[in-house]
This record gives sequence, structure tokens and C-alpha cells, in this order.
Amino acid sequence: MTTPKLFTPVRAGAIDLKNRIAMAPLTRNRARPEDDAPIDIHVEYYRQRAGAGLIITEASQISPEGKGYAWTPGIYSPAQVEGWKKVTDAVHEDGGRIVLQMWHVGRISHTSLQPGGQPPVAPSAIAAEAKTFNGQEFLATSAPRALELSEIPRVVEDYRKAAKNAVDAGFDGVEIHGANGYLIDQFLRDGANKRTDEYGGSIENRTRFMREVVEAVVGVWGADRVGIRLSPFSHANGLTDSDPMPLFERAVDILNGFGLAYLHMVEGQTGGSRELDEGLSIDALRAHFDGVYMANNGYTREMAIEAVETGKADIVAFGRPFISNPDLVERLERNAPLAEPDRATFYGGGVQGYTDYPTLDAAAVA
Ligand code: 8OZ
Repeated sequence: MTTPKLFTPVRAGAIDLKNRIAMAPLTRNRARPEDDAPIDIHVEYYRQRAGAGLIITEASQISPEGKGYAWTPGIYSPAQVEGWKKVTDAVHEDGGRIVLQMWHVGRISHTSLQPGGQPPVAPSAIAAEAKTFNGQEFLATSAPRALELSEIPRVVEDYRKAAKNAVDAGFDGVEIHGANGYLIDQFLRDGANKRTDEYGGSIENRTRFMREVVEAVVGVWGADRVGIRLSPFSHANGLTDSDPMPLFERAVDILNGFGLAYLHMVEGQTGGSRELDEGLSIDALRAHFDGVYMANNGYTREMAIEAVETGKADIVAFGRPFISNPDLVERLERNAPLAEPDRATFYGGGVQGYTDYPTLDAAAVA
């Protein structure tokens, strides 16, 4: 039997992938509490997963204001850059490729996680129907304040600085987190964006923030090392839009104009159903996109092989299977059984449920 295309190399912009399996970004809440820096266990965790064609790091805040949960890593301070540099060195030593996912949570935060205990920022002063975690308990997200028009360039500048830090940290590129109800998604959708200036109202206006962020990050990296993740029809973090199809068609059009390394799509409800409501179509958006397309959400081995074979996807990103199968690519290639992840250790803690999942070979001799 010939090797399925899923296991063959591909180029995403200027990034060479040894196979078409990506490790999806996975929030694990294990950064150093004092300074939100990655530590030695992150080095080991990502090194173990260097078999992926591309690792996308866990979402990492671009600024203190961009933080929404306890113990998520940042990419705005020298200590964080130093921590990430050890991670990228380890992944590169083991022949992997790794991009940093750049994150600003917007209104998905709590005053206790914000600088000076201030309210989080958002396009409009509308609280999300969502929960966050402050290190002790799950609690309702705080009511945000609306960003002043004059502040928006500063937020875009925070993305640009973070992108430069990612260069210094030795990444192969960056992925802009435009999904799951966080800041960029909040600007895109009319359920959270009620602005009356040039960042709200029409589709042209609601896509403006995304465009400016992409422009800033591309200015640092070049388009061929920048990807973006969108979740057009997901209601993650309580976000809605009255008419997502034309909105995301336009968003894809704008992205086409940049010639990015890839577009990464959460095809359905984040971490949940792939069913879409009447009138919504991922296939239509995919057909609209003219670059490297990375599919995500609930893919099995068979679905991934089929998607790449038929050209529906160029790359498939796996999330939870990568938590419990550091050697996921090898297991998929050999059609070996997959280990199930333990939800109790997804968020927070130390090595348990993080770096102690064995490879197939290690499990066989144990
Ligand atoms: C799970 C828990 C906290 C954050 C996302 C960054 O949904 C996340 C996230 C996932 O994109």
C-alpha cells in the first residue's frame, strides 16, 4: 500500500513540515506562576511531541492585559522569551517545527487576572456568558470596558511587539488566535461588537481589527511565516453573530490578500460537534481560501487521511489525542491504538498528565 498523503511532507508558506499532522494549540496552565514563563516541563512536553509536522503552542498572551486564565504563558517579557527559547531549541534538535499561538483574550478574563485589578478590555462593554479560572475557582468573566478608539493602535502594537519576541524566542513562525470568542473574534462578531466607529457595524469595519493585527504581525515575520486560526461557527465563550457566512467569507477574502502560511479552521463547535446549522458551510469557506488549509476538530485517522487525500485539507490539526499520545504521528502511521487523555490533568498541575504519557514503544516494554 502506498503511504497516505497525510504522512508526506508539505510546505506551509516558508515552513517545511515533515508530515501533514499538526499539534493543535492546547491550553495546559502550567506556566510559572510568578511571571507566566514556560519552564523545564514545557521543554520536555514539546520535545516529546516534535514528531508532529508542526507544533502550534498553547495560546500565549501578548500582553498582561491579554491574559484570561491562571498560569497561561506569555510572550511579552524577557523571562518568557528565554523560557520559550529553550522550548524551540529542544523541538528543533528533535527535528520538529513550532509556531507560537498569539493570544489576547479580550473580555474572557476576570479583574483578578488583569493588571491593577482593572476590568478586561473588549470592543464593547458587554459581558460574555462564559467562565474563567483564576487559580482557585471557576468564575464568571468580568464585565469588560470598551476600548477607546485611540487605544486600538496600542493593542495592535502589543501584537507587533509579541511577534518580535517570538522571533527572538526562535520560533518558525506564529499563529494568530482569531478563534473561540477571544479579542479578534469579539471584534468580528456583532454579538460582542456594537461599536459605532470604524471598528464596528459593517463587515468591513468588524474585520478591520483582524486585518490590522495580521498586517502588524506580517510586518515582523513576512506573510509566509504567519498563520491564523478562526472558528467561524463556534459559540465558544458565548460568542454569536447574526449572519456569520458573509462575515467569514469576507474575512477569508482579506486573508487571501496577505498570502499567509496557512489558515487553520475549527470546523464546528470548538472541541465538540461538527454539525452546522442550516445555511452554514465550512466547505464554502474552504473553497474560498486560496492557500494552505489546516482543518481541525474531531478528526479521526480515517477522516484525516481522507481529507488530505481528497484535497479538502492540506494539514490536519489534532488536539486532545496529542495530550495522551506524544508519538501520535507514529501511532497514526502504524494504525496503532491511541491512549485516552485524562481530563482531570488537562489544566494546571505538574508533570502528571503532561509529560508522563508513554510512547507506544515505551508502553510495550513497561
Ligand atoms: C481551554 C481552556 C482555556 C482556554 C481556546 C485558548 O479555546 C483556549 C482555551 C481552551 O482557544
